[in-house]
Amino acid sequence: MTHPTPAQTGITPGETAEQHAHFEARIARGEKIEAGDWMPAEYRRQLIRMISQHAHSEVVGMLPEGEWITRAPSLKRKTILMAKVQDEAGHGQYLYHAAETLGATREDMLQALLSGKAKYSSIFNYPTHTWADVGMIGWLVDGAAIKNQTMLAGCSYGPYSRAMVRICSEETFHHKQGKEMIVAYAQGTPEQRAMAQDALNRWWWPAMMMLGPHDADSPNSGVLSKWGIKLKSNDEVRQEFINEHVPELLEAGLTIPDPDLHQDAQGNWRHGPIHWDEFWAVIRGEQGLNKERLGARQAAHDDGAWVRDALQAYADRQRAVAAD
Ligand code: BYC
Repeated sequence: MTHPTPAQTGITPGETAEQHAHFEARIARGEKIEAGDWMPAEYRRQLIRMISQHAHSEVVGMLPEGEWITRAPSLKRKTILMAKVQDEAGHGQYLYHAAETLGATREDMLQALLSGKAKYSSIFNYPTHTWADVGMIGWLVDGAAIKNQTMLAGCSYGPYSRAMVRICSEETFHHKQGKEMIVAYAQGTPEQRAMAQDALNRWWWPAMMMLGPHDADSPNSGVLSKWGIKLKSNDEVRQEFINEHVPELLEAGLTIPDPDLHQDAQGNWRHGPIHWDEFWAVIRGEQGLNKERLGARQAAHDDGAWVRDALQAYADRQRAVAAD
């Protein structure tokens, strides 16, 4: 006979039903769970998994846009892009700190990323071919991320929820600058219009996929919903994303690359089938730029070794001075 695993039940051997009942009552009352509070081991494991993967996504997400800083078409666009890429680094910092409050170490998290053990968002394994991709990432990728992260800002774990509030306000600026850029190109010269449409053709489906598999294929959603980490399902967030973005893209004069897209009687935009084979192949690194992205992160990690060594030496000296 096989016994259900902690990932399925949420209950780890050694934990009692009373502890779980007390914990779940706190969540039901809308209380935030803080770092020092008792929490089920599976709650902690799920949060470390999700928050560290989110942090990795922010840091790897700097790469596709960062490539365009030297090629931005104007000073205004360059300064906006530099600010955006720096913001993503900051988001990575807040999120690594949030995961550290749960006992994860920075070294272990980075090792998991660099070894390929930890995931990061599938969306950042797609290449940026033209300048319009920078705008489309802002409009669609940040747009999808905001839908997901506004939901997570209400999650039950205090440090993650508070990091999300701050990140969402910065992402809102990212989203607006992307939309402003693409709307301008969609109304610009024939070349600009073609560039904007080509970017939409390539980013639409990856943006839809980044919100995660359909609910029926989402193994983590059960416990995440039960414990107030996910307040909406993957498909609900995807629906919100489509309902907001489809009318805006159409109004900009662009064509969405989905022949099955239509509005139902309730006013929801319904999409055609998503190619999940592509999604999983991209996550496994069989398709897209996974090797290049991890190679770039490894090089940055190696180049930064002297900074970590210098900080460690300084901290050791401060400790020695304090001990004297
Ligand atoms: N990519 O059970 P499920 C940004 C994995 S960055 C890769 O539904 P869950 C930005 C999932 O991890 C925004 N893997 O998972 C930055 C799981 O595998 P494991 C990034 C994915 O956690 C720079 C398996 O599939 N946002 O905005 O319940 C520049 C089954 O899925 C993906 C976040 O990270 C994916 N797209 O739900 C510009 C938000 N989707 O771990 C912009 C935080 C699923 O069991 N994360 N998988 O081996 C979340 O909200 C949730 O983790 C997800 C997935 C909704 C993404």
